[in-house]
Amino acid sequence: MRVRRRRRGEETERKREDMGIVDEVAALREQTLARIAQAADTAALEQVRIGVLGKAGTLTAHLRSMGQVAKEERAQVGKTVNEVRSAVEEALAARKAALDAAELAAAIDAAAVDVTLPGRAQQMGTRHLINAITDEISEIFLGLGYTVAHGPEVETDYYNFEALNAPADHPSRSLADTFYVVDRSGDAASVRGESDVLLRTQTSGVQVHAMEDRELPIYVIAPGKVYRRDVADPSHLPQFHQIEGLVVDEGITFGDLKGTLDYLCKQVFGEERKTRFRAHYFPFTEPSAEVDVSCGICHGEGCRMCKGTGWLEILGCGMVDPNVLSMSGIDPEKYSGFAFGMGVERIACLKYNVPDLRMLLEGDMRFLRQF
Ligand code: 2NL
Repeated sequence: MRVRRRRRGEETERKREDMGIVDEVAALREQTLARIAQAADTAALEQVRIGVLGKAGTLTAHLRSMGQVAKEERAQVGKTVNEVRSAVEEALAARKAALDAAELAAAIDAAAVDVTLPGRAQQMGTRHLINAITDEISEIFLGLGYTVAHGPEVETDYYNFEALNAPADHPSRSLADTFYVVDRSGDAASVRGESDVLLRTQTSGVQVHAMEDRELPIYVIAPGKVYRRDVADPSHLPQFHQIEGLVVDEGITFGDLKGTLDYLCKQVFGEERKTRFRAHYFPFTEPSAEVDVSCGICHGEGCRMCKGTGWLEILGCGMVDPNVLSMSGIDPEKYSGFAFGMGVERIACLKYNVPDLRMLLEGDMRFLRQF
Protein backbone atom coordinates (compact mmCIF):
# COMPACT_ATOMS: atom_id res chain seq x y z
CA MET A 1 0.00 0.00 0.00
CA ARG A 2 1.39 3.34 -0.86
CA VAL A 3 1.95 5.78 1.98
CA ARG A 4 1.19 9.29 0.96
CA ARG A 5 2.74 12.31 2.40
CA ARG A 6 0.45 15.33 2.63
CA ARG A 7 2.94 18.06 2.54
CA ARG A 8 2.20 21.35 0.84
CA GLY A 9 3.86 21.90 -2.48
CA GLU A 10 3.59 18.27 -3.40
CA GLU A 11 0.07 18.49 -4.85
CA THR A 12 1.14 18.07 -8.46
CA GLU A 13 3.33 15.11 -7.60
CA ARG A 14 0.45 13.45 -5.66
CA LYS A 15 -2.05 13.98 -8.43
CA ARG A 16 0.32 12.32 -10.83
CA GLU A 17 0.65 9.37 -8.44
CA ASP A 18 -3.14 9.05 -7.98
CA MET A 19 -3.74 9.02 -11.70
CA GLY A 20 -0.89 6.45 -11.99
CA ILE A 21 -3.11 4.00 -10.09
CA VAL A 22 -5.49 4.06 -13.04
CA ASP A 23 -2.72 2.90 -15.35
CA GLU A 24 -1.47 0.30 -12.84
CA VAL A 25 -4.96 -1.09 -12.35
CA ALA A 26 -5.53 -1.18 -16.11
CA ALA A 27 -2.29 -3.15 -16.50
CA LEU A 28 -3.33 -5.43 -13.63
CA ARG A 29 -6.61 -6.04 -15.43
CA GLU A 30 -4.88 -7.14 -18.64
CA GLN A 31 -2.40 -9.31 -16.76
CA THR A 32 -5.14 -10.91 -14.61
CA LEU A 33 -7.44 -11.61 -17.56
CA ALA A 34 -4.52 -13.30 -19.34
CA ARG A 35 -3.74 -15.44 -16.26
CA ILE A 36 -7.42 -16.39 -15.96
CA ALA A 37 -7.49 -17.45 -19.62
CA GLN A 38 -4.36 -19.55 -19.08
CA ALA A 39 -5.47 -21.26 -15.82
CA ALA A 40 -5.38 -24.97 -16.68
CA ASP A 41 -7.71 -26.17 -13.92
CA THR A 42 -9.99 -24.89 -11.14
CA ALA A 43 -7.16 -25.12 -8.57
CA ALA A 44 -4.91 -22.83 -10.67
CA LEU A 45 -7.86 -20.48 -11.24
CA GLU A 46 -8.47 -20.27 -7.46
CA GLN A 47 -4.81 -19.29 -6.98
CA VAL A 48 -5.29 -16.41 -9.48
CA ARG A 49 -8.45 -15.29 -7.63
CA ILE A 50 -6.72 -15.31 -4.22
CA GLY A 51 -3.71 -13.43 -5.64
CA VAL A 52 -5.92 -10.66 -7.04
CA LEU A 53 -9.13 -10.48 -5.00
CA GLY A 54 -8.10 -12.28 -1.78
CA LYS A 55 -7.38 -10.48 1.54
CA ALA A 56 -3.81 -9.80 0.47
CA GLY A 57 -4.67 -9.60 -3.24
CA THR A 58 -3.20 -6.99 -5.58
CA LEU A 59 -6.56 -5.44 -6.50
CA THR A 60 -7.74 -5.55 -2.88
CA ALA A 61 -4.69 -3.45 -1.94
CA HIS A 62 -5.75 -0.83 -4.45
CA LEU A 63 -9.32 -0.81 -3.07
CA ARG A 64 -7.98 -0.38 0.46
CA SER A 65 -5.83 2.56 -0.51
CA MET A 66 -8.74 4.56 -1.97
CA GLY A 67 -8.97 6.59 1.24
CA GLN A 68 -5.63 8.10 0.47
CA VAL A 69 -6.59 9.29 -2.99
CA ALA A 70 -7.43 12.99 -3.19
CA LYS A 71 -11.15 13.78 -3.24
CA GLU A 72 -11.07 15.20 -6.81
CA GLU A 73 -9.63 12.05 -8.31
CA ARG A 74 -11.29 9.53 -6.03
CA ALA A 75 -14.43 9.14 -8.16
CA GLN A 76 -12.52 8.40 -11.33
CA VAL A 77 -9.91 6.15 -9.72
CA GLY A 78 -12.64 4.34 -7.72
CA LYS A 79 -14.71 3.81 -10.83
CA THR A 80 -11.76 2.34 -12.69
CA VAL A 81 -10.83 0.00 -9.81
CA ASN A 82 -14.46 -1.18 -9.50
CA GLU A 83 -14.73 -1.76 -13.23
CA VAL A 84 -11.56 -3.85 -13.13
CA ARG A 85 -12.93 -5.81 -10.16
CA SER A 86 -16.17 -6.52 -12.04
CA ALA A 87 -14.29 -7.52 -15.17
CA VAL A 88 -12.01 -9.85 -13.18
CA GLU A 89 -14.95 -11.39 -11.27
CA GLU A 90 -16.85 -11.99 -14.49
CA ALA A 91 -13.83 -13.54 -16.19
CA LEU A 92 -13.23 -15.76 -13.12
CA ALA A 93 -16.86 -16.94 -13.11
CA ALA A 94 -16.87 -17.67 -16.85
CA ARG A 95 -13.55 -19.53 -16.72
CA LYS A 96 -14.65 -21.47 -13.61
CA ALA A 97 -17.83 -22.59 -15.35
CA ALA A 98 -15.80 -23.74 -18.36
CA LEU A 99 -13.19 -25.57 -16.24
CA ASP A 100 -15.90 -27.20 -14.02
CA ALA A 101 -17.63 -28.53 -17.12
CA ALA A 102 -14.35 -29.83 -18.57
CA GLU A 103 -13.37 -31.51 -15.28
CA LEU A 104 -16.79 -33.15 -14.94
CA ALA A 105 -16.59 -34.39 -18.52
CA ALA A 106 -13.08 -35.81 -17.86
CA ALA A 107 -14.26 -37.54 -14.65
CA ILE A 108 -17.22 -39.08 -16.50
CA ASP A 109 -14.91 -40.24 -19.29
CA ALA A 110 -12.48 -41.78 -16.81
CA ALA A 111 -15.26 -43.67 -15.01
CA ALA A 112 -17.00 -44.80 -18.20
CA VAL A 113 -17.50 -48.50 -18.95
CA ASP A 114 -17.05 -49.44 -22.56
CA VAL A 115 -20.22 -51.42 -23.14
CA THR A 116 -19.04 -52.39 -26.62
CA LEU A 117 -16.09 -54.47 -25.24
CA PRO A 118 -16.71 -58.22 -25.48
CA GLY A 119 -17.59 -59.79 -22.07
CA ARG A 120 -15.54 -62.39 -20.25
CA ALA A 121 -17.09 -65.82 -20.85
CA GLN A 122 -18.23 -67.51 -17.63
CA GLN A 123 -16.88 -71.03 -17.18
CA MET A 124 -19.99 -73.14 -16.68
CA GLY A 125 -19.69 -76.35 -14.70
CA THR A 126 -21.36 -79.57 -15.68
CA ARG A 127 -22.79 -82.53 -13.81
CA HIS A 128 -20.01 -84.94 -12.92
CA LEU A 129 -20.04 -88.35 -14.61
CA ILE A 130 -20.12 -90.08 -11.19
CA ASN A 131 -23.33 -88.27 -10.24
CA ALA A 132 -24.84 -89.00 -13.67
CA ILE A 133 -24.13 -92.75 -13.37
CA THR A 134 -25.31 -92.85 -9.73
CA ASP A 135 -28.59 -91.19 -10.75
CA GLU A 136 -28.97 -93.43 -13.80
CA ILE A 137 -28.57 -96.62 -11.75
CA SER A 138 -30.76 -95.26 -8.93
CA GLU A 139 -33.52 -94.59 -11.49
CA ILE A 140 -33.29 -98.16 -12.78
CA PHE A 141 -33.83 -99.56 -9.27
CA LEU A 142 -36.51 -96.99 -8.39
CA GLY A 143 -38.32 -98.35 -11.47
CA LEU A 144 -38.13 -101.85 -9.90
CA GLY A 145 -39.72 -100.58 -6.67
CA TYR A 146 -36.54 -100.16 -4.58
CA THR A 147 -35.97 -97.19 -2.28
CA VAL A 148 -32.68 -95.27 -2.00
CA ALA A 149 -31.05 -95.14 1.45
CA HIS A 150 -28.16 -93.03 2.75
CA GLY A 151 -26.01 -93.30 5.85
CA PRO A 152 -22.92 -91.89 7.56
CA GLU A 153 -19.45 -92.08 5.95
CA VAL A 154 -17.97 -92.49 9.43
CA GLU A 155 -19.20 -95.84 10.73
CA THR A 156 -18.54 -98.18 13.59
CA ASP A 157 -16.63 -101.40 13.16
CA TYR A 158 -19.87 -103.28 13.89
CA TYR A 159 -21.91 -101.91 10.96
CA ASN A 160 -19.02 -101.93 8.48
CA PHE A 161 -17.57 -105.40 9.29
CA GLU A 162 -18.96 -107.32 12.25
CA ALA A 163 -22.62 -107.41 11.16
CA LEU A 164 -21.45 -108.54 7.71
CA ASN A 165 -19.81 -111.67 9.04
CA ALA A 166 -16.28 -110.39 8.35
CA PRO A 167 -13.96 -112.32 10.70
CA ALA A 168 -11.81 -110.26 13.08
CA ASP A 169 -8.65 -111.28 11.19
CA HIS A 170 -10.05 -110.48 7.72
CA PRO A 171 -7.42 -108.46 5.80
CA SER A 172 -9.93 -105.69 4.96
CA ARG A 173 -10.16 -104.94 8.71
CA SER A 174 -6.41 -104.31 8.99
CA LEU A 175 -4.79 -100.92 9.53
CA ALA A 176 -3.26 -101.30 6.08
CA ASP A 177 -6.61 -101.47 4.29
CA THR A 178 -9.02 -99.31 6.33
CA PHE A 179 -8.83 -95.71 7.55
CA TYR A 180 -9.52 -95.84 11.29
CA VAL A 181 -10.68 -92.65 13.00
CA VAL A 182 -8.26 -91.99 15.85
CA ASP A 183 -10.07 -90.52 18.82
CA ARG A 184 -8.94 -87.08 19.87
CA SER A 185 -7.28 -88.23 23.07
CA GLY A 186 -4.76 -90.07 20.86
CA ASP A 187 -5.75 -93.21 22.81
CA ALA A 188 -3.14 -95.94 22.29
CA ALA A 189 -5.69 -98.61 21.30
CA SER A 190 -7.17 -96.23 18.76
CA VAL A 191 -3.72 -95.45 17.31
CA ARG A 192 -3.04 -99.20 17.00
CA GLY A 193 -6.15 -99.49 14.87
CA GLU A 194 -8.27 -101.04 17.58
CA SER A 195 -10.54 -98.04 17.21
CA ASP A 196 -14.20 -98.81 16.90
CA VAL A 197 -14.71 -95.96 14.44
CA LEU A 198 -13.67 -95.92 10.80
CA LEU A 199 -14.33 -94.45 7.35
CA ARG A 200 -16.72 -96.93 5.73
CA THR A 201 -15.08 -99.20 3.15
CA GLN A 202 -18.45 -100.08 1.60
CA THR A 203 -22.01 -98.81 1.98
CA SER A 204 -23.20 -102.17 3.46
CA GLY A 205 -23.64 -100.50 6.86
CA VAL A 206 -26.54 -98.48 5.45
CA GLN A 207 -28.27 -101.77 4.59
CA VAL A 208 -27.56 -103.29 7.99
CA HIS A 209 -29.33 -100.25 9.50
CA ALA A 210 -32.20 -100.90 7.03
CA MET A 211 -32.46 -104.57 8.14
CA GLU A 212 -32.55 -103.48 11.80
CA ASP A 213 -34.97 -100.58 11.37
CA ARG A 214 -37.32 -101.31 8.46
CA GLU A 215 -40.36 -103.45 8.03
CA LEU A 216 -39.91 -106.48 5.77
CA PRO A 217 -39.74 -106.97 2.85
CA ILE A 218 -36.70 -104.78 2.04
CA TYR A 219 -35.81 -103.62 -1.45
CA VAL A 220 -33.13 -100.96 -1.03
CA ILE A 221 -30.05 -99.53 -2.71
CA ALA A 222 -27.32 -97.57 -0.92
CA PRO A 223 -25.19 -95.28 -3.08
CA GLY A 224 -22.36 -93.24 -1.55
CA LYS A 225 -18.73 -92.42 -0.98
CA VAL A 226 -16.41 -95.06 0.48
CA TYR A 227 -12.75 -95.10 1.56
CA ARG A 228 -9.94 -97.63 1.29
CA ARG A 229 -6.23 -97.31 2.02
CA ASP A 230 -5.12 -97.68 -1.59
CA VAL A 231 -2.63 -95.55 -3.51
CA ALA A 232 -4.33 -94.04 -6.58
CA ASP A 233 -3.44 -95.83 -9.83
CA PRO A 234 -5.37 -96.50 -13.06
CA SER A 235 -7.65 -99.03 -11.32
CA HIS A 236 -7.62 -97.94 -7.63
CA LEU A 237 -8.66 -94.81 -5.74
CA PRO A 238 -8.45 -94.20 -1.96
CA GLN A 239 -11.90 -92.64 -2.14
CA PHE A 240 -14.56 -93.78 -4.58
CA HIS A 241 -18.30 -94.36 -4.92
CA GLN A 242 -20.26 -97.51 -4.51
CA ILE A 243 -23.80 -98.62 -5.03
CA GLU A 244 -24.89 -101.59 -2.97
CA GLY A 245 -28.27 -103.24 -3.13
CA LEU A 246 -30.16 -105.53 -0.78
CA VAL A 247 -33.37 -107.53 -1.12
CA VAL A 248 -34.88 -109.46 1.79
CA ASP A 249 -38.22 -111.12 1.21
CA GLU A 250 -39.91 -114.50 1.42
CA GLY A 251 -38.86 -116.96 -1.29
CA ILE A 252 -36.01 -114.93 -2.84
CA THR A 253 -33.75 -117.16 -4.97
CA PHE A 254 -30.50 -116.92 -6.93
CA GLY A 255 -32.75 -116.71 -10.03
CA ASP A 256 -34.13 -113.38 -8.75
CA LEU A 257 -30.55 -112.16 -8.28
CA LYS A 258 -29.54 -113.20 -11.81
CA GLY A 259 -32.64 -111.70 -13.43
CA THR A 260 -32.24 -108.39 -11.57
CA LEU A 261 -28.54 -107.93 -12.37
CA ASP A 262 -28.92 -109.06 -15.99
CA TYR A 263 -31.66 -106.42 -16.37
CA LEU A 264 -29.39 -103.81 -14.73
CA CYS A 265 -26.51 -104.58 -17.14
CA LYS A 266 -28.72 -104.37 -20.22
CA GLN A 267 -30.21 -101.05 -19.03
CA VAL A 268 -26.78 -99.52 -18.34
CA PHE A 269 -24.71 -100.95 -21.21
CA GLY A 270 -27.29 -101.89 -23.89
CA GLU A 271 -29.79 -104.65 -24.71
CA GLU A 272 -27.27 -106.59 -26.82
CA ARG A 273 -24.90 -107.16 -23.89
CA LYS A 274 -24.71 -110.56 -22.17
CA THR A 275 -23.87 -111.35 -18.53
CA ARG A 276 -22.13 -114.27 -16.85
CA PHE A 277 -21.93 -115.20 -13.18
CA ARG A 278 -18.64 -116.67 -11.90
CA ALA A 279 -18.47 -118.34 -8.49
CA HIS A 280 -16.60 -116.20 -5.96
CA TYR A 281 -16.27 -115.75 -2.20
CA PHE A 282 -17.51 -112.94 0.07
CA PRO A 283 -17.86 -113.32 3.86
CA PHE A 284 -21.40 -111.84 3.80
CA THR A 285 -22.98 -113.88 0.99
CA GLU A 286 -23.28 -117.60 0.25
CA PRO A 287 -23.19 -118.54 -2.54
CA SER A 288 -21.32 -115.54 -3.96
CA ALA A 289 -20.54 -114.57 -7.53
CA GLU A 290 -18.77 -112.00 -9.63
CA VAL A 291 -20.69 -110.69 -12.61
CA ASP A 292 -19.09 -109.99 -15.98
CA VAL A 293 -20.69 -108.17 -18.90
CA SER A 294 -19.73 -109.03 -22.48
CA CYS A 295 -17.12 -106.64 -23.93
CA GLY A 296 -18.71 -103.78 -25.87
CA ILE A 297 -15.62 -103.23 -28.03
CA CYS A 298 -15.06 -106.77 -29.42
CA HIS A 299 -18.45 -108.33 -28.52
CA GLY A 300 -16.76 -111.34 -26.94
CA GLU A 301 -13.99 -111.88 -29.52
CA GLY A 302 -11.25 -110.70 -27.12
CA CYS A 303 -9.44 -107.35 -27.32
CA ARG A 304 -7.21 -104.99 -25.37
CA MET A 305 -10.18 -103.57 -23.41
CA CYS A 306 -11.19 -106.99 -22.02
CA LYS A 307 -7.61 -108.28 -21.92
CA GLY A 308 -8.50 -110.90 -24.52
CA THR A 309 -11.23 -112.54 -22.41
CA GLY A 310 -14.33 -111.05 -24.11
CA TRP A 311 -15.71 -110.18 -20.64
CA LEU A 312 -15.55 -107.16 -18.29
CA GLU A 313 -15.96 -107.64 -14.53
CA ILE A 314 -18.54 -105.19 -13.20
CA LEU A 315 -19.84 -106.24 -9.79
CA GLY A 316 -19.96 -108.71 -6.90
CA CYS A 317 -23.07 -110.32 -5.48
CA GLY A 318 -24.56 -113.27 -3.66
CA MET A 319 -27.35 -114.67 -1.49
CA VAL A 320 -27.26 -112.99 1.91
CA ASP A 321 -25.56 -115.33 4.42
CA PRO A 322 -28.23 -116.62 6.88
CA ASN A 323 -25.89 -115.59 9.69
CA VAL A 324 -25.97 -111.96 8.43
CA LEU A 325 -29.79 -112.02 8.43
CA SER A 326 -30.06 -113.40 11.96
CA MET A 327 -27.48 -110.91 13.34
CA SER A 328 -29.85 -108.13 12.22
CA GLY A 329 -32.84 -109.83 13.77
CA ILE A 330 -34.32 -111.45 10.63
CA ASP A 331 -35.41 -115.10 10.69
CA PRO A 332 -33.41 -116.88 7.95
CA GLU A 333 -35.89 -119.79 8.06
CA LYS A 334 -38.66 -117.50 6.84
CA TYR A 335 -36.75 -114.94 4.78
CA SER A 336 -33.98 -115.06 2.21
CA GLY A 337 -32.30 -112.32 0.23
CA PHE A 338 -29.65 -111.28 -2.22
CA ALA A 339 -27.15 -108.43 -2.17
CA PHE A 340 -24.72 -106.88 -4.59
CA GLY A 341 -22.13 -104.14 -4.70
CA MET A 342 -20.51 -102.19 -7.53
CA GLY A 343 -17.95 -99.42 -7.90
CA VAL A 344 -19.46 -96.41 -9.68
CA GLU A 345 -16.08 -95.20 -11.06
CA ARG A 346 -15.47 -98.63 -12.50
CA ILE A 347 -18.91 -98.76 -14.18
CA ALA A 348 -18.37 -95.24 -15.59
CA CYS A 349 -14.97 -96.17 -17.04
CA LEU A 350 -16.29 -99.41 -18.54
CA LYS A 351 -19.30 -97.66 -20.08
CA TYR A 352 -17.27 -94.85 -21.66
CA ASN A 353 -13.90 -96.62 -22.19
CA VAL A 354 -12.06 -94.29 -19.81
CA PRO A 355 -8.56 -95.79 -19.37
CA ASP A 356 -7.70 -94.40 -15.91
CA LEU A 357 -9.97 -93.93 -12.84
CA ARG A 358 -7.90 -90.89 -11.81
CA MET A 359 -9.27 -88.90 -14.75
CA LEU A 360 -12.57 -88.78 -12.81
CA LEU A 361 -10.86 -86.81 -10.01
CA GLU A 362 -8.98 -84.23 -12.05
CA GLY A 363 -11.91 -81.88 -12.72
CA ASP A 364 -10.69 -81.22 -16.27
CA MET A 365 -13.71 -79.69 -18.02
CA ARG A 366 -12.51 -80.88 -21.46
CA PHE A 367 -12.86 -84.44 -20.13
CA LEU A 368 -16.02 -84.00 -18.03
CA ARG A 369 -18.02 -82.14 -20.73
CA GLN A 370 -17.95 -85.22 -22.96
CA PHE A 371 -20.55 -87.10 -20.92
C1 2NL B 1 -18.08 -105.78 -4.57
C2 2NL B 1 -18.96 -106.72 -3.89
C3 2NL B 1 -20.83 -106.93 -2.48
C4 2NL B 1 -22.54 -107.12 -0.83
C5 2NL B 1 -21.58 -106.38 -1.50
C6 2NL B 1 -23.98 -107.06 1.15
C7 2NL B 1 -24.63 -106.25 2.02
C8 2NL B 1 -25.37 -106.79 3.02
C9 2NL B 1 -25.47 -108.12 3.17
C10 2NL B 1 -24.79 -108.92 2.28
CL1 2NL B 1 -26.17 -105.79 4.13
N1 2NL B 1 -24.04 -108.37 1.28
N2 2NL B 1 -23.26 -106.52 0.17
C11 2NL B 1 -22.73 -108.45 -1.20
C12 2NL B 1 -21.95 -108.99 -2.19
C13 2NL B 1 -20.99 -108.24 -2.85
O1 2NL B 1 -19.92 -106.12 -3.09
O2 2NL B 1 -17.24 -106.16 -5.34
N3 2NL B 1 -18.26 -104.50 -4.34
C14 2NL B 1 -17.50 -103.48 -4.95
